[in-house]
Amino acid sequence: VVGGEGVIPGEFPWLAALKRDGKVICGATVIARDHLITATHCVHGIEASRLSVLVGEYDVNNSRSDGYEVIHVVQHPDFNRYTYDYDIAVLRLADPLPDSLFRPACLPDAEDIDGLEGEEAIVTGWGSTVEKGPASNVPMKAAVQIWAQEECSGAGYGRRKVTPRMLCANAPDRDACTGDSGGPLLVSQPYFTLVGIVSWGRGCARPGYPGVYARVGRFLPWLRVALRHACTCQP
Ligand code: 4AZ
Repeated sequence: VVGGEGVIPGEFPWLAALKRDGKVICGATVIARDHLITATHCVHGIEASRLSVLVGEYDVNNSRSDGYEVIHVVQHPDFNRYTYDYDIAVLRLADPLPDSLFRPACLPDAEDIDGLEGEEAIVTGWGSTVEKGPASNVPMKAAVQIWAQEECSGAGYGRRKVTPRMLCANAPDRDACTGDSGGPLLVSQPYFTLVGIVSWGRGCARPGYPGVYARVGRFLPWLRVALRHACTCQP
């Protein structure tokens, strides 16, 4: 996160870091005790056995746990690796997280498919704090504004399409950056609600190039199926 400030430990109890082969590569969001949401581009073509998540951690270089084992990954079947359209995935954990470790973020209501323009949202993650800079040891947060969809599809991205499955958000000198991918963009009212997943952008905090996020409200029917299929049904 560029232009942000340090998260207070415990402030975002759904915030998770995704590890591949033991190394933090992306962010993720806890939405249930055994399910997280991340970006498909973070997990594309990677076996679940190589993935784990840190939850309830602050300094990822001095973490209390090695990470919780991911047992199954549901990538969105329409994910496009050239355009990053449909950049959402569900992770299922081998074991449910201890209740004391987390609180889940809410998902949007069915009415919140589009819109959100002008709303303030918060992006968090362990990504770079300056473009091309190193990842952060501790999570950072920044308040950004969600753009009107027409403005964004007409922004500097030009030929690179901003689809209805995406939303744009930034503020002067504030943006998501490399390593924040897969992590949450949340609106805080009336509850902390996951409205976006960090997906892509040109550089970080460049004027005219907002951060682009997967628009979670567009995936509610798919999420219901992905979560049910991923669930271990109780007898
Ligand atoms: C990345 O490479 C990345 N400024 C994520 C977000 C943004 C740019 C790059 C948005 O993971």
